[in-house]
Amino acid sequence: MRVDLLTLFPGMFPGYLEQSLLNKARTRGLVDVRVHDIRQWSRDKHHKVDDRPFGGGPGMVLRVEPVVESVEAIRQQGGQAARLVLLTPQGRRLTQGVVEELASVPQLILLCGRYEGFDQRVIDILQPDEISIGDYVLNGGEVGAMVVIDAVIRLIPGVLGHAGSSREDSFSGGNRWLEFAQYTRPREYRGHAVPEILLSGDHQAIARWRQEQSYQKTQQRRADLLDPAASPPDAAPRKELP
Ligand code: 6GU
Repeated sequence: MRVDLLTLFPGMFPGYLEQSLLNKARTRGLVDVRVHDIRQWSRDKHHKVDDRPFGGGPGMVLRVEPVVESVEAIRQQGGQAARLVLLTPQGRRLTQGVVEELASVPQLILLCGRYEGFDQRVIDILQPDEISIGDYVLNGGEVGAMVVIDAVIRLIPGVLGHAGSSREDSFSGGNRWLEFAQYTRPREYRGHAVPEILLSGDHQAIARWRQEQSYQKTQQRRADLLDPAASPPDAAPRKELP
């Protein structure tokens, strides 16, 4: 998969791109991430890409020409059907379902906004998929773009070490339960012991216990994720909410 990032702050990305899972995926050729500075497409000798809003008001607006032309240039470089995503608090909310959709395309172009926003004609002309990462306001789309990349690349075959680990994630493939608690050595620390059952060697009982744990945690913390029509796991007694 190819990912093109369009931003006014390309310096925000190298640290993130060079770490851990993403770096491994890049060096193994599973993803090709390229960062582009929108200023490259400015016609202005000072590389200005923003201007004062018509009608007045505070802040600056990103101009239509450099943004539209940068996206067109990158689409041509990719030479395939690219999906254009605009990171904005006005977009549809990012969910695992949206992430799965984005992970299925050959090229993603992530357009990061700043200032008071884009000239509306950017949106009218390019018709991007507008995405928000949550109900709060960030200074720009860059962190949102990192969130999208982070969530998308773990769904690309071969990126995760253990083939099952993305399938078993709590928000994947219709599974909407929170994770069960995990433990490793030591068996006891400051009076906190590992639950006996995990040391029992009874794999069926362990699987049942984990299901119960997941279900109860979800019921207590995120009851909104549970499908009221679905039944709880056999062994899980229905626990009343506090
Ligand atoms: Cl993607 N961008 C900005 N600027 N603010 C946001 C956001 C994105 N998602 C939530 N708030």
